Amino acid sequence: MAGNRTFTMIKPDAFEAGHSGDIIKMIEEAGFRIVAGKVTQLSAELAGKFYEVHQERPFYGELCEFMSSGPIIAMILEKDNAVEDFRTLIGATNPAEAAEGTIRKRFAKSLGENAVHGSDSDENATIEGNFFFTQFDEVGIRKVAAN
Ligand code: RTP
Ligand code: MG
Repeated sequence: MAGNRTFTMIKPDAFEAGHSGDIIKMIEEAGFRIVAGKVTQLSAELAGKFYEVHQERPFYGELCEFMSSGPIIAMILEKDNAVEDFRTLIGATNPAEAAEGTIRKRFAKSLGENAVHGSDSDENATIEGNFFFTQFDEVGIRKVAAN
C-alpha cells in the first residue's frame, strides 16, 4: 500500500545520551510498527551519500561529521500516512521551534544535533529504507536460524 512506510534514524546524540528506549516508546505509542531495525554506525562517506541532497548547503560537512560520530538506530516504520504522521511526531528541524510533545522538543539538543531523522516523502522513504535494509531484514520474510 502506498504511503504506509517511513524511514527513521535515532541520531548519534540521542543514542549516546541513552534516549533510544524512550524514543522507540514514543514511536510505538503513536501507532507505528517497526518492520526492520538495526544498530549501526555510518562512515563519513556513507553519511555524505545518505544526505547528498544537502551537499551544497553550508552545514553539509558538519552534518556528515555528526552523523558518523557514533552509533545510530535505523528503522523502517509502518503506519497509514506514515511519512506525514512521523514528521508531525518528530517536530520541527530546529528544536527551539518544535511543538510540545514531539520527539525533538523532548530530546533534541540543537538544530544540528536533533535526535531523529524522518523521511520527507514516500519516494525518499523507499530510497532511505533500501539504503540500510534488504527485503530479508524485514519482519515476516525470514526467521533467524538458531545458529
Ligand atoms: P532530517 O532529514 O534529519 O530528518 O531533518 P529535516 O528533514 O528536519 O531537516 P533537513 O533540512 O533535511 O536537514 C537535515 C539535517 O541537517 C542538519 N541541519 N543543520 N546547521 C544548520 O543550519 C542545519 N540545518 C539542518 C539537521 O541535523 C537536520 O536534521
Ligand atoms: Mg530531511
